[in-house]
Amino acid sequence: MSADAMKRAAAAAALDFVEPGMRLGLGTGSTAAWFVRLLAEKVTAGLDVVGVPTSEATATLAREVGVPLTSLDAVAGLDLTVDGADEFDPDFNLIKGGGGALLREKIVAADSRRMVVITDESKAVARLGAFPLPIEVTSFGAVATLRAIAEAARRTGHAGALTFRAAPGGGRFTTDQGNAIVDASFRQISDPQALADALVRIPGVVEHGLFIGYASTVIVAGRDGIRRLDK
Ligand code: ABF
Repeated sequence: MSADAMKRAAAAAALDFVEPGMRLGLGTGSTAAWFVRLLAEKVTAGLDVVGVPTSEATATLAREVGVPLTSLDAVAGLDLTVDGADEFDPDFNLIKGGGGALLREKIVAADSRRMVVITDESKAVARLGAFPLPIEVTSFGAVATLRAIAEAARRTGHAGALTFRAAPGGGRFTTDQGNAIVDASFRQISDPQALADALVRIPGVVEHGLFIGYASTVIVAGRDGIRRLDK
């Protein structure tokens, strides 16, 4: 199976969690995009669901393929969010935000009764941190915030290069909210909760890509097929 075929297979397995009438959080990234496309086929066949997209990219795709959308404020909570991840550990802690949508992804996941994460075997790690941790920061004072992140990391036993994410066309990458992203290459995150607690106390940090306690199911596509891990 190619990498893309594995992503498609993980997304297809997540359809088992979808029931008629559900309000769905729609993730971002190439695996989540497969879920949106496959969901659209079900919608065309008559499935009645509505989605809340976690990024402008996902909103655009959902409109193109015909998944009906609403806003988070228009519904009283979501039944299920299906989203990808950059890494997951044995406790279902996640690193997300490689696609730059971590803020909306976390708001949507937090307002969902259940989060199903769709991944492939390359995302499984014993300990988070090989993938640089994305941290969304306000553009105002971004350099001061980066210094504060370095200090918070040091206090919690983490160290590594902190860099502003670059936009493909040059300059700093900008999120859907107009913020910047600091990518923190800690290599190993020994204490995700302590690091998360320290990061949220920094005024210029809008959100970080550590998702602790959100996922209840992880679907892992591998060359030998699909594994479903439940908490
Ligand atoms: C989103 O997309 C992100 O939180 C994560 O960064 C990324 C995973 O992308 P892909 O599915 O393309 O590997 O879920």
